[in-house]
Amino acid sequence: MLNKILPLYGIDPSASEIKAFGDGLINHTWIVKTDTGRFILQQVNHQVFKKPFDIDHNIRLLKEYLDTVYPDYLFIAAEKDLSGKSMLQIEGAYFRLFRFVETSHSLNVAEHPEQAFEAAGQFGKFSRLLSGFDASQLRATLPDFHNLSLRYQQFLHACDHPVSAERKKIAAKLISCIIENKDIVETFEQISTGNEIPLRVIHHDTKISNVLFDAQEKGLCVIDLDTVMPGYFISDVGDMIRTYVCPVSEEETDMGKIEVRIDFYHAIYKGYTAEMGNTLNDNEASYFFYAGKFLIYMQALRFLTDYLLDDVYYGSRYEGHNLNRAKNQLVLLKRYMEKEELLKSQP
Ligand code: GN1
Ligand code: MG
Repeated sequence: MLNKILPLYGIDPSASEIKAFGDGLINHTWIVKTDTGRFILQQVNHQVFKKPFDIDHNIRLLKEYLDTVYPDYLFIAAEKDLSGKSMLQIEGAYFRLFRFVETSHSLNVAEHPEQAFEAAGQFGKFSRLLSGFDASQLRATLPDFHNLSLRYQQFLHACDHPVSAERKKIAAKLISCIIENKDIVETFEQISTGNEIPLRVIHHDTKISNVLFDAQEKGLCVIDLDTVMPGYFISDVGDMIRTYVCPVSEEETDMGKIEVRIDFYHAIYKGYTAEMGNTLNDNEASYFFYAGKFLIYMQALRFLTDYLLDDVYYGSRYEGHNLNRAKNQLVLLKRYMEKEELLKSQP
């Protein structure tokens, strides 16, 4: 298949080196090395993104806006093929190609608070530059993606209809833990039904590998724009907290390694507010700590739901994989909530 796609961009596959790239759970990604430089080729998972052309639509609108209002901003849109298309549909599959930013590198984990600061600055800058753009023009590429109320209903449904009674039994402790922390869902309901905080242009996948850094480790830009759509700032800040404050990822099974690094939290706070501080309203600012609870909890709930439903969404490389991921996230949630006072105090 890749041999059919690359020529559409004028790339000769026989003269290129193609390797799998990154550790995303949803899309397939390859790096393509050619005589004229490197490219990232990506196949969009259309089981998840039901309307891949909506992604294309959003990115075109954002590019038009940013190229006009902030022409110096580095915005990585997909390349056009020889016929001018930036999303290709071929034999029922969807592809796009990006130019690799040669002077950049990415990180899989935040090792120093400065990296968290830079990444948070990049995501803050993205939403700030787009604060004058009418977010309602964007299509919801994943409707209800971070709608925690709906996710909670889906979780309850999975508890009532698990793939097997055995899985439900194995998950019993984690299920109780999700239910015990239901106040996190109630706060989300209050936020979303009370219009307490505005809908903005939100990235919705702010892990550190979605930021490109230069050789001096300064943030250059954000990538992986499939989930850019209207949302709340708690989604972006929350996923940064979830993935930067802990020294190990959601894949870690040694729960003793899960901890909350206060200096990384403060770095996220400083980096994000350096860009978005004047844009966020007071209500939003008061939900900064909550953002971490919201995202960590939602991720635990999503992994656990998937375990109960036979791993159909995230897949699983070993028995109990999604159960472990959920457990990992619930340990992280506990550690995070234990440190509330310290995190909220100024550094
Ligand atoms: C998925 O595929 P990836 O790694 O970019 C998921 C995120 C989760 C993440 C957990 C579309 O992102 O919401 O936070 O896995 N994306 C989608 O690793 O579901
Ligand atoms: Mg992603």
